Amino acid sequence: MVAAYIGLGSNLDSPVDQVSRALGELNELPQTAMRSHSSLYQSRPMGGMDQPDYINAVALVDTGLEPEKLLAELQAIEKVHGRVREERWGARTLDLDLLLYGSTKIDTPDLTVPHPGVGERGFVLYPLYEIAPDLEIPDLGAVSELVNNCSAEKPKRI
Ligand code: A4P
Ligand code: MG
Repeated sequence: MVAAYIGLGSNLDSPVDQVSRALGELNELPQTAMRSHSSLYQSRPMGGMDQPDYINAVALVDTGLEPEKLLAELQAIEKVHGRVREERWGARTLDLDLLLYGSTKIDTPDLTVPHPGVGERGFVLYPLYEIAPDLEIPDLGAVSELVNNCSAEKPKRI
């Protein structure tokens, strides 16, 4: 089993419900068990986009799924939530990002792990720090340092 961290985000169609339901769905994935998850956090859309606020959370799962298979399962959950892929950074009912997969580094056309935004996004770092204050991210270092040095908006814990 591998410890994988998954970032959840939503800013459409009752975002709190979307994220709460998705947390339950992660626990139902094959060969996968939820170990812990953060509180829900609220923040403005990154990059000053004219969109509703986001609700974000981070989950820690133990999984026997290979990373590509885990990504496919995450995309299937997004689909159930009615996500339609439109513009990049567009508003969405549910976005699931594979943030970390153990200490494995992956760089293929379909999958980059650690997720490229993990080191600087406030809506990822604060919830990650809440559930894994001692975590080290490959190439980036300690989450505690990253969160201390984070210049992005601090999301509001709700
Ligand atoms: N992909 C590659 N690596 C990964 C990975 N580690 N996890 C590929 C998930 N997917 C990965 O994703 C596009 C492709 O990325 C997938 O087909 C997969 O093969 P997507 O989810 O369709 O595209 P996207 O989410 O629109 O783009 P992107 O760059 O993933 O957006 P982000 O980075 O997820 O940002 N503001 C706040 N406050 N909170 C947010 O959660 N989220 C976004 C979206 C923008 N602003 C936000 C928030
Ligand atoms: Mg995404």
